[in-house]
Amino acid sequence: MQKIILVNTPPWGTAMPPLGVAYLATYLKSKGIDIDTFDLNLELFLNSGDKEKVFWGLDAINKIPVQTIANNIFSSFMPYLEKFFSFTAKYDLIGFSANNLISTTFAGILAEHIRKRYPEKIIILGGPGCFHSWDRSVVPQGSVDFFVIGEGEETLHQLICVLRSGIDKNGGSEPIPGVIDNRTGKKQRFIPRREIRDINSIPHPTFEEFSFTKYESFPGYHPLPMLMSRGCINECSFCIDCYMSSPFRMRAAGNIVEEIKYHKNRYGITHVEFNDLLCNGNIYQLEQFCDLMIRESLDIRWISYAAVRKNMSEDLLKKMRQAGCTSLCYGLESGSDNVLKKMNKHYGASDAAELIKKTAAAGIEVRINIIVGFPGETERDFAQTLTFIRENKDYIRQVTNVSSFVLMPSAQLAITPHRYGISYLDSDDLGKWTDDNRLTQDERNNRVKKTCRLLAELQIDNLIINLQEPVCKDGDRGVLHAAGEKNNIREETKENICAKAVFKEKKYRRENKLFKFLVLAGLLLFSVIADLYLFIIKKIRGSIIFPGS
Ligand code: B12
Ligand code: SF4
Repeated sequence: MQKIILVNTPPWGTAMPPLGVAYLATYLKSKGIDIDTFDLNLELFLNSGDKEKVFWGLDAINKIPVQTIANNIFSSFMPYLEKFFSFTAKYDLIGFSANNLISTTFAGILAEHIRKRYPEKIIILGGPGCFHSWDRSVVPQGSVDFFVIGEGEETLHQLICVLRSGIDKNGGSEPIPGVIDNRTGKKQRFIPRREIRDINSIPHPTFEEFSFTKYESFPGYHPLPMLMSRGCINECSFCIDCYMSSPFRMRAAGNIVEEIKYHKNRYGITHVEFNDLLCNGNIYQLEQFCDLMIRESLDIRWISYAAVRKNMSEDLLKKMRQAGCTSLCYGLESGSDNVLKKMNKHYGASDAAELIKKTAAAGIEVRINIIVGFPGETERDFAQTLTFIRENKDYIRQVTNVSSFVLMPSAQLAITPHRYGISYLDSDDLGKWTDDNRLTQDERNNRVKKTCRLLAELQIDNLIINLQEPVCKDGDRGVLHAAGEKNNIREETKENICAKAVFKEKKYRRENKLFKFLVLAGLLLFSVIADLYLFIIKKIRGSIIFPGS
C-alpha cells in the first residue's frame, strides 16, 4: 500500500483550497508519508455551466434533495469522472474528504464506482460530512472501507501505518481510535479519538499541493483559510458543531502569526478567512494575537465567526480592527431573551445590541445569523427579533443566514425534546414536529419569509435563506437535468435522512407518554396497596409499630 491520494468532493467553497485536506497533507508529509491531493470539487466547478453551478449554491441543500444533487453532479460530469476513475487506478488508497451531506452522498457514489472497477483499492471517507451516523447512512454498503470520525491528522496517520504494516490483514489489529471499520458491514467497536491537546504541535498547512491561480479571486483579494482554534467554549442547545472537535483549544499568538507570515511570503496573500467556530473563545489569547499582529505590521486583513460575549471590550474590538479584522459574523440567533435562554446562550438581547454597536463603532463590519421558529418561540418572541433588527439596522452590515430552526439529532434539544416542549408528528420526518405553542413547519417558514421581507425593507444584505420547505419545488426541478431525473432518485430531505438513521439506531429518547403513564399508575397502585396493608395490620394488631421496635 504505497500510493495515497486525498480527494476533496463537491460541493464546497471554490474561492480557496480546502483546509481539512491541506492540514492532512502537511501532517502526513511531516511524518514522512508521501501523498497526493486532488481538488475534484474545484475541477468540476471549473468545468460547470450555469445549470450545474446551481449545485454549489449555499442554500441548494435546503431546496433540492441531497441525492438529487449528488446524482445530478454525477450524471452532469460523467465524461470527466470517467477520466477521474482512470486516474485513481495508480493509487492504492483513496481518501475522500466530505464537508457536508451532499458531498458524503457524492463520495459514496464515487466510491461505489471505484470499488466496481478496482475492488482492491482501500477507500477512506473523512470530514465533517460523515461525522454523524445519519450522514454515513447515505453511503452504499460495501463502497467505503473506513470512516474517519473527527480530527483526522493522527487517526489517518495511524490507519495508514497499520495498513502498511500488514498487521490488519490477519485481523489481528486492535480498533484504531477515531476509525469505523466498515469492511464487513457489521457494527464494530468504535473508540473515539482523543483530541490533539496541543494544537500548536500540528504543522500548519503549506498548501503547496494546490494550484492557487485556479481558485476564484478578485483583484486585491487573495485569501487563504486558517484556524486559530479548534472546538467551541459553548454548548448551545441546538448545535452539533461544538461536538465535532471538542474541547476548545487555541493556538499561541506566535504560532498563528508565523503561519500568516509564511503564506504572505510564499503566496502573497492579502486576506485570511478564519474558519474557526469562534475567534473569541479565549479573549486573553485573542488579545495577544492582535498585539502581535500590530507589532509585526503584516498588513493582512482577516474575518472570522465570533460568539456574543459580554467581555468583549471596546478596547479589544479597536485592537482587533488595528490588527486587521474587518468583519465578524456573530451567531446572534434571536432578539428575544426567552429564546436566547432556551438556546443556552449566555447573553441577553441587550448584551448583543451593545456588542454589535461597539463592533461597528470600532470599524468592524457586523454580520449576524438569525434562527427563527425555535421551539418555544412565541409570536411575541419573534416580534422581538424583528424589532431587534430594526433597532440595530445601522450597525448590521449583513444577516448572513436567516434560518428556519432545524432539529439536529445529536443536539441537546433532540436528546431531551420534552424539555423544550417538542413533540414529533411523524417519526420519519424530523421536520415535522411541533411545540407547546403548536408551532408548525409552515409557520417557521413564514417567519423566515417575514424576516427576509424586513431585511429587504431595511436594505440589509442577506446571503443565505434556509427555509425548510417541502423538497423540490417546480422551480427547482427546472434546473435539474433530465438524466438525473431518470436515475430513480429517492427524494428525501436532509431531515428525513437524519430521522431514519437515528430512529433506526433507537438513539432518540422520545418522550413516551404511555411509559410515563404506566410509571405513575404503578406508583399510585403501590401506595394504595401499602396504605391498605398498613390499615389491615393496624386493624389486626391495634398498632403498626412492630413489637420490639
Ligand atoms: C468554513 C465553513 C464553510 C465555508 C468554507 C470556506 C472554505 N473554502 O474553507 C463555506 C461558507 C463555503 C461553507 C459552505 C457550506 N457549508 Co460549511 N462549514 C464551514 C466550517 C465553519 C469550517 C470548516 C473548516 O474549514 N474546518 C477546519 C478543517 C481543518 O477541519 P475539517 O474540514 O473538519 O477537517 C478535519 C477533519 O474533518 C478530518 N478530515 C477532513 N477531510 C478528511 C478526509 C479524510 C480521508 C480523513 C481521513 C479525514 C478528514 O481531518 C481534518 C483535520 O483534522 C464548518 C463547521 C465545522 N464544524 O466543521 C461548516 C460545515 C462543514 N458546513 C456545513 C454546511 C451544511 C455547509 C453548506 C451546505 C451551507 C449550508 N447551507 O449550511 C455549504 C456547502 C456547500 C457549498 N456550496 O459550499 C456543515 C456540514 C454539516 C453536515 N454534516 O452535513 C458544517 C459542519 C456546519 C454546520 N453544522 O452547518 N462552509
Ligand atoms: S457558539 Fe456557535 S459553535 Fe459554539 S455551541 Fe453555540 S452555536 Fe455551536
